[in-house]
Amino acid sequence: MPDLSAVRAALKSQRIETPSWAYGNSGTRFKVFRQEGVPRDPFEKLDDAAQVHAATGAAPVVALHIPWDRVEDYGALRAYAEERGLRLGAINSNVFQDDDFKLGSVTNPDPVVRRKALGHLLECVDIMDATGSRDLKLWFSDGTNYPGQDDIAARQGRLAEALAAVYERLGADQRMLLEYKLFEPAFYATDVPDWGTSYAHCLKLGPKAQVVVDTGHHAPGTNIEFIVAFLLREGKLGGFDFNSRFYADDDLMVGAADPFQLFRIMHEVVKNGGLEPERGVAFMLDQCHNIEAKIPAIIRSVMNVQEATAKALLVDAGALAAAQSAGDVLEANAVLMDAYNTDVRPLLAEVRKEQGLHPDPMAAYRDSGWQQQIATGRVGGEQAGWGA
Ligand code: LRH
Ligand code: MN
Ligand code: MN
Repeated sequence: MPDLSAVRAALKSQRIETPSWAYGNSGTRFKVFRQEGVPRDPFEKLDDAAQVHAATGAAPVVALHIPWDRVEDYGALRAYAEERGLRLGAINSNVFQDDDFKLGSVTNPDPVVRRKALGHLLECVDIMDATGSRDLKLWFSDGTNYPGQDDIAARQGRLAEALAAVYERLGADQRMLLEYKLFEPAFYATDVPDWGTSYAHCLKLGPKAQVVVDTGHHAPGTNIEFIVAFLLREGKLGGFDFNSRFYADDDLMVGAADPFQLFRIMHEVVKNGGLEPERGVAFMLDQCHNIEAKIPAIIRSVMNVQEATAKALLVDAGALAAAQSAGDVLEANAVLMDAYNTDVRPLLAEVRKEQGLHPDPMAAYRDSGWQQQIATGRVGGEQAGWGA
């Protein structure tokens, strides 16, 4: 049986990074629904993130997206975060919203556009220096819509060149996380479509380049936990962009569409040492809350990750290994399902109480009065950055 005090300790030490953009107004390309009290600038996003952290005790890190979170003084933003018990997390680059990037950013056939894209990525590393961020998260919308549109292999060469220049610029304690995505906005060939492409580039670059797995970026039916197990074994899993999907890149609350998949992913994380802080796996959310209230949706998402983690920690590793080596298919599966079917909510409530937190983070937020305060105090909230 798993050691319950170790399970509690592991749950207390897990940190979940929330995305600044999830606090802003968002929608689909059809409509952005505006909500009352939404933050008007990156500072107010941090105020909301502090509420998520106050309710959960597990979300002290906030990822930024540049230029959505562009400010004059990143040192001041960092100080503002630290005053609230937060720190600034991954800097997400954005080379997908400028007209110049219509045919690609770092893979664009035009060297002038490539230089502009690289300039942005290098500026993001400057920002990391100021914010104290460890990770640069790179996602490229680059790709082609039509067969023959551009040279697929040449685009890989241009990508490799840009990545190498960014890698060179990283400080000793900084990393770059290369995110892949099967399709969208490119509909024929995306330049970083899958984990294999990302892994191959990261392997060539060196230890500071790691793969990030956005759970919404795969073809339906993809075995994401296999990818996680493989990357952890190779020391190349930099982190997650957690969200859930029913169809494509839906960016819904993690654990909402398929809690069993989230458990299977967390089982591989736990089993392969990915929860140990020195492995550096970043547990980030990448979500949009289009119709639901944002702060409680983020709290719910943190709780969903915690529940999947708790279940994964409860897997009886000894019994599982014994069943596996005996070739006992049904018993091995039963060991896993026993953990999945455990109601871990009472355990998590106890763990929270031991930390001086409210046992129910949703109730803690509801009772805080913050939602009423922002609804009346903030007018004209900002859009998350896309989906207009
Ligand atoms: C791309 C993506 C990537 C972006 C974010 C806003 O679909 O997942 O991580 O930075 O969405
Ligand atoms: Mn993502
Ligand atoms: Mn995405």
